Amino acid sequence: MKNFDTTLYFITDSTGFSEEEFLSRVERALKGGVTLLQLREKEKTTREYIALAEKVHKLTQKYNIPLIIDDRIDVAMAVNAEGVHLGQSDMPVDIARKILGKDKIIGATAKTVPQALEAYANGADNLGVGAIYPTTTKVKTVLTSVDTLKEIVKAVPIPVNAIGGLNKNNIDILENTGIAGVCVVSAIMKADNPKKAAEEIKEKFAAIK
Ligand code: TZP
Ligand code: MG
Repeated sequence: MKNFDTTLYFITDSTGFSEEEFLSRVERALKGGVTLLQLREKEKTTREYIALAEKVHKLTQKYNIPLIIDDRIDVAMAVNAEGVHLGQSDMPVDIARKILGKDKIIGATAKTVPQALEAYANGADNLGVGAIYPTTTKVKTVLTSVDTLKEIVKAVPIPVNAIGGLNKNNIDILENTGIAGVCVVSAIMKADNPKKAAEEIKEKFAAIK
């Protein structure tokens, strides 16, 4: 298995921030102990996505944290990111694996046990499961129950992260699920203090893990 830590998986969203403010928030989150960082952009042109990914990659490299690119294999290759995250309507994991090779981290979204088994069989390194709670982040998703989350954790030997509406005050629900970590967007991205938010979520998760 690859050596990466999904304990505190921060997914970015630049919506509403100047680039300067966005990059500053990303860096403060990294200082707070984020262990994996995904750049997630839905509105940018390919050129804009690559330009931002290059800047974010410089930051993640400074903190020795892997950079994952959401959806886009081409953008990940362009900036030599450490991996990609693929949803159910993105490129199939087995094809992405052929293109990216064995060393890149390929994560996949799974909302059911069959989807989880398929992603694992096709070479996924980690899974994101949710939404556990309703989310204010722009995403097409449905809710996944904690019972399904637990079944997915049991069904696959790769790290599984919970996602969706999670923050330091509501992750108790994930106790005894066996997850490897949590994924958060707004709880860090929109926090008054992104560093403190990251520290607090990490601390809280360590207490329930
Ligand atoms: N997939 C399922 S929920 C979600 C994604 C990308 C968004 C999670 O964002 P937040 O702000 O942590 O609820
Ligand atoms: Mg996607």
